[in-house]
Amino acid sequence: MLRRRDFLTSALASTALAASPLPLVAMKASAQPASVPRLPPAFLWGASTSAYQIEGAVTADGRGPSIWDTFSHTPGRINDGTTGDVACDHYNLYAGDVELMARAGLQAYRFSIAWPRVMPEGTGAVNAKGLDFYDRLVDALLAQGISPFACLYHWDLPQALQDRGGWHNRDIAGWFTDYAQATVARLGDRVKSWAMLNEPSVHAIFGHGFGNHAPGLTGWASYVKAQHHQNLAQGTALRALRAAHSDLMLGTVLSLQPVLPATDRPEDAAAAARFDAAWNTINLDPLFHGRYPAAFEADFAPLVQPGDLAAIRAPLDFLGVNYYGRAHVVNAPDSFLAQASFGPLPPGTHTTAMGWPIEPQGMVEVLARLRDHYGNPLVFITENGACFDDPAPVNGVVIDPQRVEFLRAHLAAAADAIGKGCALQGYFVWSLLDNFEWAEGERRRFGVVHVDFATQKRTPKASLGFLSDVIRGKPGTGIGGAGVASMP
Ligand code: GCO
Repeated sequence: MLRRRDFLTSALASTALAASPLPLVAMKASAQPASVPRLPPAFLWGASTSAYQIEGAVTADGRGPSIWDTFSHTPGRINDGTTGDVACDHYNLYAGDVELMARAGLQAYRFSIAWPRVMPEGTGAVNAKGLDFYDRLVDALLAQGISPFACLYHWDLPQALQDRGGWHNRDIAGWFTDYAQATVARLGDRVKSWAMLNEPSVHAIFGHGFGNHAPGLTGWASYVKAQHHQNLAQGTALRALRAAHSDLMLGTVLSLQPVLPATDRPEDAAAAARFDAAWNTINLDPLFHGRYPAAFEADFAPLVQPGDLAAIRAPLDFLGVNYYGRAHVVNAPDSFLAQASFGPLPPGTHTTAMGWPIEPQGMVEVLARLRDHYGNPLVFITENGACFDDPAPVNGVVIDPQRVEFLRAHLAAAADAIGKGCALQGYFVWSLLDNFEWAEGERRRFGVVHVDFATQKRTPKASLGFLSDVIRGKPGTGIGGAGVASMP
């Protein structure tokens, strides 16, 4: 995770794609890797995005400002100086993006709802025009047979709520629940799968501890407050939605990574244990066991009121897992994060363009941990993917063999985990589109579809063709094969 480690150490649009089948050259790229074990027929295949990273249109139809608008417009905060003002302009170009997913055979789309579109002030009046956008998006998805998986919060808090303390204010559990209920009241007739939060520990660590993400707050006490109030909001909203709607699949999304000491020094082993608590079990233990990790119980105690832990432990219908790699950790007395920090990778480890380790087996380890210690919940991999320095589009395709290989290896890991009894039900690639990668800006490309940010032209990558073949179970190479060329 280089974004993380970095910090610690240092109007053509999709219409261009419309009719024509995609070129043969993509097929060659996607045919390279070895075959992958087949995944079960009921396995769900999707793509994942988030609102601020793709929508743009930040002042359209009454949307209020979010903490990411404020942060990205603060000089020096975003590495390449970009903002999410336009991003992929998905707000206006969503129909073509949905069409592209349909052509690839994707069955599900995980997106997030922008709280500041629904409630520009964070609380109070609902902005019907903001919800209209998600209405249109959902209808477009359903018309193509794509299941919408909505996430209620992917880090774009209304600035008005930050001004009232944001995730440091305990009242946010109620604010979030009101927003969740208003949103589900409008869309819940068609959207049946709802995640409460995206990666609360990452939002707490980078937005409220290191301060290199919005809202830019720092320190351990800040992290603890943001963490507890996110956990509480998650549980409170989930219980309220469950009470009001019996037909919804309700869950939440965590970033999970196996944590290993980077050396064999005993102090690094101890640091790895603390880091694991601060990144993984800080959410897992309250969610599934109704307690905070023992190492931090005293830090959380002043915030935890009677009933909080029971509220947080609301039974989930599914857990979304975002998996990118393992964390290799060293003791770091100066780090706010439990005096631990990312350390060197094992020699020979391959990395993505972010510098993140490519470790597909870590996905099996995460899922096995859920199986063995958290009751084997129903899981979707809600994010997995990689940033590479892709070449420019040529003849209507981007050849990205490293991403194809990355996906192939992680799908093999998914099949392995299922074979070992993990309740994994689906896989959403991060991301559908190249997008605004938070503090990295637009220079870091994770998409299976290339976006030219100047023209908004979309160009499929070979990796999309590869996924398309996997989904369609093409014979021949196992799952490489006809690639993008066969997309209808
Ligand atoms: C996260 C978020 C995504 C990122 C992706 C790549 O994990 O940070 O959920 O919004 O863009 O993970 O960093």
